[in-house]
Parts: sequence; structure tokens; C-alpha cells
Amino acid sequence: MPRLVSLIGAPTDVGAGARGVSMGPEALRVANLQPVLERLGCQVLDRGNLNGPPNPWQAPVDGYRHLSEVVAWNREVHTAVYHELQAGRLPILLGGDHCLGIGSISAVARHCREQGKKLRVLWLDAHADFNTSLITPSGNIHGMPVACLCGHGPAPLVELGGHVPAIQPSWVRQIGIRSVDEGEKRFVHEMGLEVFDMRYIDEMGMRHTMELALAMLDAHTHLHVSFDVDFLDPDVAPGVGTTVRGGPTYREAQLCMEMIADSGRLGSLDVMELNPALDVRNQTAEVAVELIASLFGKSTLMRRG
Ligand code: NNH
Ligand code: MN
Ligand code: MN
Ligand code: MN
Repeated sequence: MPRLVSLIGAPTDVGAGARGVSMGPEALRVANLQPVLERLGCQVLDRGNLNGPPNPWQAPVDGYRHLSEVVAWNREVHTAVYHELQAGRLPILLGGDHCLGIGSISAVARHCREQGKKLRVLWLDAHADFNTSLITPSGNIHGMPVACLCGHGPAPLVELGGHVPAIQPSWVRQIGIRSVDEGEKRFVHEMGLEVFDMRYIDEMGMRHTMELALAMLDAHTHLHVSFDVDFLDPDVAPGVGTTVRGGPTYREAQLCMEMIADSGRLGSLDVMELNPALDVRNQTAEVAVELIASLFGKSTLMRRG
């Protein structure tokens, strides 16, 4: 049976500190995401773009920039992602900034709760995205989604999926992390998040990292991948708002995606923070599409197993 996949565009940058990730969904389409997935045997529906409020481009208020707009966009995302999952389809959220991970993952968590499934979240990112209004250096909510999902954040975001907290820290594995703010560091430690930072990947290699990150999945596990494109080294992915040197190389990222594909448990995906305004000839979108192809089972020779 072909894999049923739905593309959902969320063209907004309300949660970010730089403008431009609102153009991410179109850049991924231009980079042929749909035909690439179809060649891999997926049946793909492009649901088009969600609608939400424009970016008012204002300063943070009480530690949050654009909170009401972020809530409105996340409600749209939650509804759309939940709908695809209930229809038995695999949603791919095309961001948009990473604050939308709240809507997406709260929908996945709700679906899993109802289906009696275990949820595992792989957070591929240069950043931990575990800030709160009290510790954020920026007020940008794209630096807060993991904390919100774990129950730490403003009520309308924390309660978005109807169950608080939406997820447990122990369900999350963060990979590629290399930029964590001071207060955020303490909070990550306090909450016991499992973080495979770049130091770990340097020392142990991507293969060992992914073996651990993917350990103990079973037939009842739904694997959600939240792929912040700034996970990648800026040499291969310059088109993101918040580049951080020293990320995974193209080959390391390919191995990461191939090993996730081999797990056979991928159930939903976010592709976030792609910023065409900072890109050169859409190369970052093209790299992202190549990596998504590996995530959906493209391999150089025949698939193993
Ligand atoms: N940690 C910083 C902040 O909270 C940057 C977050 N930016 C991201 N996260 N792109 O993935 O403002
Ligand atoms: Mn399902
Ligand atoms: Mn992020
Ligand atoms: Mn990031």
C-alpha cells in the first residue's frame, strides 16, 4: 500500500526574530518536494497553505513577541495536522517558524493518546527551544515550543491540545544542539531532556547517536520528527534565520535521516525555519528535500532488511 502523505503549508514568521521563514513552504514546493516523494512511492496530497494573522512586527510584551498571533497560527496547525492523522495520512508541516511545533506535536500527541500509541519526538535543531518567558533572551516564541509542549508556557499554548502537558520530556530526543541560552541550559537539565549535542556527535559519531535516539521503539510507537533546518551546518544550509556554525555535515545528516527511515516508525514530520530570503538559489530548500527523500526511504542502493 502506498504511503499516504499530506503537505500542509504554514507560511508565517510570527514566532521568529528574523522575517522570511513565511516563504518556506513555497520554497520547498519549488524544490520539488511533492514529485520527489511520489517517486519514492508516496501518494501525496498538497493541502495548500493555512491562513492566519499577519506578522505585526512588534516588540515582546511580558516576555512574548506576538503571543496572540502565535496562538492563532498554532490552532490552525493543530486542527490541520490532527485531521490528517485521523484520516490515516502522514502529515508534513511546511514551516514557517518553529513555534508551530506546538500545534503540530500537540495534535500528534492527541492522536497517539486516542489510538493508545506511544509517542517519541526527535527534535533535530541547533537550538533546544526550551525557553520560557522568564528566561528567554529574545521573547521569540520559536525558542519555546519544547517547553510549552512539556507544560511550561502561556496557558493558551500549553493547553492547545486539550491535555496538559501535551508530552513528557522523556519522550523527546534532541539531536545536533549547539546553542542553548544560559537560563535555558539550567531548565533543560532540571527537566531531564535527553540531548545529543554536537559534542556528543563529535565524540561518538552520528551512527551511535542515532542508535541511542532510536532505541526502544516498538510496533506501537509513533515517531514524530521535528526538523529545524538550522540543525544543518550553515555551509550546506545557509538559508535559515539563526545559523550556528558547527552543525552536522551533509553526510552526517543523510545518515541521520536514513537511520530514522530504517526504523520504519515515522508517523509525522515538521520541516521548519527555512528562510528563502537568506538563501542562495534555493539551495537550502533543495538540501532539505534531499534529506526528506532519505527520511522516506531513498537510499543509494537497495533498501536493507
Ligand atoms: N534560543 C534563542 C531564543 O530563544 C534562539 C532560538 N532560535 C531558533 N530556535 N531558531 O530553533 O531566542
Ligand atoms: Mn496513526
Ligand atoms: Mn527550532
Ligand atoms: Mn533552531
